[in-house]
Amino acid sequence: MSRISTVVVESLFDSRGRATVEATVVLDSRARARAGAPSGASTGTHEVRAFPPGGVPEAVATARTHVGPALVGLDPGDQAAIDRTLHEVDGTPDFGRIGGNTATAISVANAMAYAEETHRPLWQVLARPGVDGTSFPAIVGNCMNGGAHAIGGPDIQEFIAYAESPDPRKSVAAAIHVHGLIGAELHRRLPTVALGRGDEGGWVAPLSNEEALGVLTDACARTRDDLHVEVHPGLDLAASEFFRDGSYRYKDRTLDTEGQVAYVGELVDRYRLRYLEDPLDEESFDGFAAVTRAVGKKALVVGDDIYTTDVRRLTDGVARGASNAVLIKVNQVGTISDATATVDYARAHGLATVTSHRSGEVPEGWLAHVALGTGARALKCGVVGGERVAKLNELVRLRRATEG
Ligand code: 2PG
Ligand code: MG
Repeated sequence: MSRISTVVVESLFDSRGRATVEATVVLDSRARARAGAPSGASTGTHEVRAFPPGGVPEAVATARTHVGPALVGLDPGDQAAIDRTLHEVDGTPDFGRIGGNTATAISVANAMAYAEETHRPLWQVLARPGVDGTSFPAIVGNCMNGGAHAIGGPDIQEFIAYAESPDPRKSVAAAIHVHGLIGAELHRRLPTVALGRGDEGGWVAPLSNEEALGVLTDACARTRDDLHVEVHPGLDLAASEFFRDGSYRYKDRTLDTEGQVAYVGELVDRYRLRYLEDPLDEESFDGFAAVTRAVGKKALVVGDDIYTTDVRRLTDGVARGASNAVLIKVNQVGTISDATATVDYARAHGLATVTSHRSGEVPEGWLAHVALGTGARALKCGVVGGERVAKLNELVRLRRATEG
């Protein structure tokens, strides 16, 4: 059986031009793989630390002196042992010494090297019990940006096209179509304004939340007519970003938790939202539960910052009925094993999982394999820009491969 012979971690850049890390894992059979780790901007308080205090240079140095040597000789097929070793070498509760991005890059690169070694696609190596790779995720496509991802836009972080089809070629095309229609409508409405794009490729325009929702809703309706794909509006409010001193502070209103629950419920009804991420602050389990009770039959209520892909926080959320879905970002917890523990818990308790990109991404496609292998209800991703399309194209390739 083949063993790990080398692990190297090096610095490179993400889609925002910020430094991150990539890992190369080489097996003694010569199978090898490389994976980069993304970074967030609206990070949850309970995420692991992406990098040690000295940033990427310290992450690279610590990987060379401590992490790589600890992994040499291990069985790449024993992902749990690899990931356990990453925790042991780190020795902190939040990957504060080696960095969660180092852990993520190594954990993913190991799974990829093992897939290479065993002549299987990555999704099969990651596959959860009962997942056979024939059921493809919907697309949660980020089409308009505000909040922490865009200067000068609405307060809400992401205006989303939720596109559902058994064939990702159709759902991807639909989400891209919505993005294109929104761009055309914004140019028509604001002919003298220089429009921008946010970190994930969504449009940025000086609109209110409601105006942006109106544009999104119309674009989804037209796309349903044009392409005959079920595509409906959704939001990631990233509400922690504008929650201060007990209030949700929008440009045009300030709401307490009860007011926020009511406001979000109105938005779901008025715009027929099918997808609702982080409608409340990351500590507001009760607020989440109130929203889920009110709209959980009509929309996926998805926890991102509230859970940070951590099974312990999800356990609390399930006990309190906080949501009917959980966002999965590997680098929020640092390893494949930690992320799949959260997926397994969610699946066992009837929650949907949504596999997600980060706002600062690397131009790689491994995320599509995580989505397919973990039986995700949806893949969340921007719909334009090389680092986003890399993931969507990989999902399309995986679909094509099922046709033989
Ligand atoms: C989010 C993500 C991705 P970030 O809030 O869901 O869209 O943003 O990577 O900045 O946390
Ligand atoms: Mg989010």
